[in-house]
Amino acid sequence: MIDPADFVRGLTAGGVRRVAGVPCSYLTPLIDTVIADPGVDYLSAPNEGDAVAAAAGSAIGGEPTAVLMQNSGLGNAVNPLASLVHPAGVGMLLIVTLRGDPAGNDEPQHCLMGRATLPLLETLDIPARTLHAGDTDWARTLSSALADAAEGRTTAIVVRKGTFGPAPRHETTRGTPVRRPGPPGRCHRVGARPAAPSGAPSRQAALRAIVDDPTLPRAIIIGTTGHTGRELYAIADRPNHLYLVGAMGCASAVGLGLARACPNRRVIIVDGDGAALMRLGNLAFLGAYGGGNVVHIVLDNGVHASTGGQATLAGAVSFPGLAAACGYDAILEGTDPRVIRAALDRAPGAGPTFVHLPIAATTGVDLPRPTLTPDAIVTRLRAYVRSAA
Ligand SMILES: Cc1ncc(C[n+]2csc(CCOP(=O)(O)OP(=O)(O)O)c2C)c(N)n1
Repeated sequence: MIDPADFVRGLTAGGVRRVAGVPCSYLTPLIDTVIADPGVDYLSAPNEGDAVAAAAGSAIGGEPTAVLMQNSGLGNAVNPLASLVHPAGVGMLLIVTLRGDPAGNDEPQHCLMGRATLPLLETLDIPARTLHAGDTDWARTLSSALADAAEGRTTAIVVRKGTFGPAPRHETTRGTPVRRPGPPGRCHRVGARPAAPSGAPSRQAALRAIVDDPTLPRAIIIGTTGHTGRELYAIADRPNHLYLVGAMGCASAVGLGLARACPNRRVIIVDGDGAALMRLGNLAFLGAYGGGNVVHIVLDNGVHASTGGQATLAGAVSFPGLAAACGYDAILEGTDPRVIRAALDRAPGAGPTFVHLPIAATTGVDLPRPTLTPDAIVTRLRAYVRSAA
């Protein structure tokens, strides 16, 4: 069996200081050792796809990152792996367990995924190496997987039952996010109560309030999947922009990873209501781990405008209420883009700022798609992040 402390030393020797994940019992000794290690920043993700998205943000920010997950959770991660990590050439190490190992017996709910895990990774173009209890060559397996990840090729280590030996009983609550003191999520309304979408500003006006803000020279701006990213690109194409073309709902988790990797930069996440609802757990993820350098803006038109205007569930939801319940540091809601300026003008607090802005439900607009490929956009953003500007 592999000593989990040795394995974590191998990870950190390979430069990995950031780990995100969701536990699996096969990984308990490893995950507990990671959590207990003060040299490693562990994020407890709401699901494995969001762990992958946060790891993508860290990796884009220049920090080698690993994701720990059960193979059941590979299903939750397929979309960000296929439509963000792969096309953008983002490298990370996935440590995936093999519940339902075809060579053994397991619970019925794991059997199909056990058979599917290695073929699924192959289909996703993710090279996989396996580890088992008697592995004496694990250090070489780990370093070659980390070398792949460093070259921008996401790679997996598939872990069979009993691979890791026991770990001392660690204090696994270290780093547990706690609700911030004070009234949860102070909410400031700028202007009157949000109007019906017909009286609301356009998405373009909202995006212009961000792009034209003179106080954001060092900010990274992330536009969510669909028309938001495309309209951001149409307004201005800059090296500090990241247009999410896939991974719907993951803009916030990507922004979280970037913001933690780049604490000296502001990260402005521009979400849609449909995208935010698709991965609602990310509100808890950001509320718990987001710093004062994060501004999360939901442009709420109540519809999936990008796909023709089908209603989302937003009409039945209070986004400010959700953000308050999830522990954002400040919540601003308004009827016009001044609310965005108010959020950007705000001195950074201890945690992220949330902005809810109802916008007009305009559909049928012909917006350009970025002509740069996802990997070119990410390469450009990486260079921007490294630059002193
Ligand atoms: C996982 C996934 N499901 C569906 C889609 C198709 N899709 C692209 S954009 C979009 C709508 C996004 O809605 P919202 O976040 O409200 O933004 P809006 O289009 O209104 O600007 C949908 C459904 C997708 N890209 N990925």
